[in-house]
Amino acid sequence: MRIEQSPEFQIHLQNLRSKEQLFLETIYNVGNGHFGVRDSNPLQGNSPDYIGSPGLFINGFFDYKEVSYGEKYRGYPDNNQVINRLLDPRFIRIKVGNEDSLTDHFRVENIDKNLDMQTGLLHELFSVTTPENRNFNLVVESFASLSKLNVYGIKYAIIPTNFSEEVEVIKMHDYVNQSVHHQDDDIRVSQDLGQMQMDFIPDNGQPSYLVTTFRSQQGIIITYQANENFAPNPKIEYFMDENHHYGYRSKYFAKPGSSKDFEFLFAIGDIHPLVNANMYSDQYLASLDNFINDTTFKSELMASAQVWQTFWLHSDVEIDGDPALQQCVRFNLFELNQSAGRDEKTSIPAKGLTGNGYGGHFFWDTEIFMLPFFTYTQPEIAKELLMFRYHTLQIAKEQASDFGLGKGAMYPWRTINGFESSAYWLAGQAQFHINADIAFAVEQYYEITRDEDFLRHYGFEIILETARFWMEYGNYAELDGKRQFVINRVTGPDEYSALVDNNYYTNVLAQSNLQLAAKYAHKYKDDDGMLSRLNVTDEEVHDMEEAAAAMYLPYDKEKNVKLQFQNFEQLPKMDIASIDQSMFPLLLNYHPLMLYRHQVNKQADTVMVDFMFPEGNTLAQLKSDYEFYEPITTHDSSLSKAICAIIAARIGKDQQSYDFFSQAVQTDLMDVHHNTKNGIHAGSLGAAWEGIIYGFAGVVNNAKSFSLQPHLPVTWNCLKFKMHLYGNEFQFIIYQDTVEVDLISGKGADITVANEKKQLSHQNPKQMWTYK
Ligand code: IFM
Repeated sequence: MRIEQSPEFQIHLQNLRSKEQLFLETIYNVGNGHFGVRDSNPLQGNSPDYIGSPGLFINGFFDYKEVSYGEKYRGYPDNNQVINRLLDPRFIRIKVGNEDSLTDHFRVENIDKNLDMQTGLLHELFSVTTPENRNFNLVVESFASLSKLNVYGIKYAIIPTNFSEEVEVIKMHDYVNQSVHHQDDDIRVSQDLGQMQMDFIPDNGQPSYLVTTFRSQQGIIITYQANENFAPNPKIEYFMDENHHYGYRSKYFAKPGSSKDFEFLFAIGDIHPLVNANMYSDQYLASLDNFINDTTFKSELMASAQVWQTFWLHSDVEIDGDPALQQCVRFNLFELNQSAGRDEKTSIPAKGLTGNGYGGHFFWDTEIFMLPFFTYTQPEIAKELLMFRYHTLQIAKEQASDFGLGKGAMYPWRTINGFESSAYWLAGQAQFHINADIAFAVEQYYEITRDEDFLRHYGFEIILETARFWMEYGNYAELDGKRQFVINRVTGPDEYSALVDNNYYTNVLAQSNLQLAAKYAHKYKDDDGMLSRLNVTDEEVHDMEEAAAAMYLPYDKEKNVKLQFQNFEQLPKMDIASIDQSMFPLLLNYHPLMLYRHQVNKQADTVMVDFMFPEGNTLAQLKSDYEFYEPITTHDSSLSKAICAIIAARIGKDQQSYDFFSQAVQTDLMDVHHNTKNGIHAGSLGAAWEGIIYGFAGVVNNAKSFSLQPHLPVTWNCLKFKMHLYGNEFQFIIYQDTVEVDLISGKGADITVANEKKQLSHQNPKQMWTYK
């Protein structure tokens, strides 16, 4: 297949700084939100001497692993959820003469790899040498379909260079817990494995498996077909081996320079409760077959490539003048799109679907760092991600009640299925801000899309129940001579502080959460059915308004700084400049309490507020917050630098902003944190998009207006992107002195650039501003 390839959309092996096998496995993953496949050495994916972590990750497919505590108190989660690592669908066994890749050590060298982000096609060339020096080239092409989310395609071509002999190709996946030979003592990497069982579903003419989990009781069906029509000679036959395992095989006589292709389409099923998976396996299998019957690798690839093209049409960010960062930006957007669940039952794991780091859990990373990209450019996906939170709202309510609260919802800090999965509650479950983060994201989605149906049926309920949580968890106290609403004993976003009183970020977010609940309760005041279904009373709404108005926000009047939490100023500063580089990230080298008792930040915390609620702040305030917090921030979390880049841009620290942004945007492709091998940093990829939009373009969007105040890096000639806004789609082109906005679809809206408001409409679909 010939695909027009433009260079800035290619991730080519030659251009990568690291060639480490595990890093390449992550970077060259392919996925589509339903599943992700790490890149691997296709001949040794399951062999004991393979140094790697290959495998297939299915979004939402997990098992429980019992957590063992030294002292287990009431309410601690019994189980950790861990994403399952399944068989490596890239795996293939090749026999040449008397040598067999399964038992003999074939040396496999990466000669060339190219990920074409325009089409989602991964093209690889390996040079394979057997112990007896037979050599052949192996070309592997693969993709995860975006047009049929259950489909994965892989194609192999074998080209001998120095032998004429019989070759046998065997495609069989008779293992379930993909071997991982890579050990890591990084606590962020999950060492836990679920327990799965794989059963072959016999006699349906193609290898099909039922994979079930022991403790979470989930089941999934995977099947695959060889395209026989595509390569009638050599014939590919379906067979059963002596262990009653099913697969495909083909034998033929190979000559130097000749090339034989073998293509396979996998159908990777949806997750079912184990009982159903057992009972209806035939039915599920038949519907999966439909995805891969009567079709070819090529036609599925073309259909998927078309979806990628639509994605780029609406979601691309073009930077003229910075080709290196342009490529990183594209990689980030590509990975975000590959990672997002689209079925309302899943979200985006912190590592995407590229590894089992953080157990495959969903965090606030989705709502605060990744969702804005989707809300502005693919609102339908944003809605599906928010619906995951709606569908788990009942669990969150039960959690609040089990915890001992009378009302409200307590969303889990980290989860796959809606239940709390943090075994270290101090830096986990106590991050109650997740509740307000979700409410914030619901509001942002509604503000941008004006999706009344979503707000009425789902969004309001999320906002209401999370607001109720704050009313239950917080309380009134006399502070500075006033009755104020306080929220004590919480952990804010910064994980180098824990269980503090009145975390500024948490209190501002909770305040907004309460205000939104009250605002929408007023909006629906004539909808008796809805308010009575949700038991909303005037008194409750009044109480929420009162608490929001009385929210305590700790502030240091002498320094003019928002205080990260009450009494933060009493902690000694940690002199991070004097710490040896080898000690970072500090979390791997210090006792947590040593960090908690100091002024030291892992990541942006208070400055998050300045980014999320910029209105009402003077420039001087942003400056003093930034100048106070940035020097005590280690940026050990990959979520940090892009946020600092935004504030730095707003306060005119242009070079620092650019430097932070470039480090943030290169997080994975340049392996800035030296742990991309464990999976991508999905939140960081989204944060980098935020860096461009909120930092360099200077977008501020609130209920009142949508405005831009660009701060374009001096080396950039122009920045171009599209955004959905109130049912419209706009294209923004920002030059060094001017801004051009085009109305692409919709009726139009007002846009403000550098304080000058202009209307875009059918009559005036294009407007220009000079902003310097
Ligand atoms: O959610 C983040 C947190 O803010 C920092 N530690 C890692 C988590 C997952 O990315």
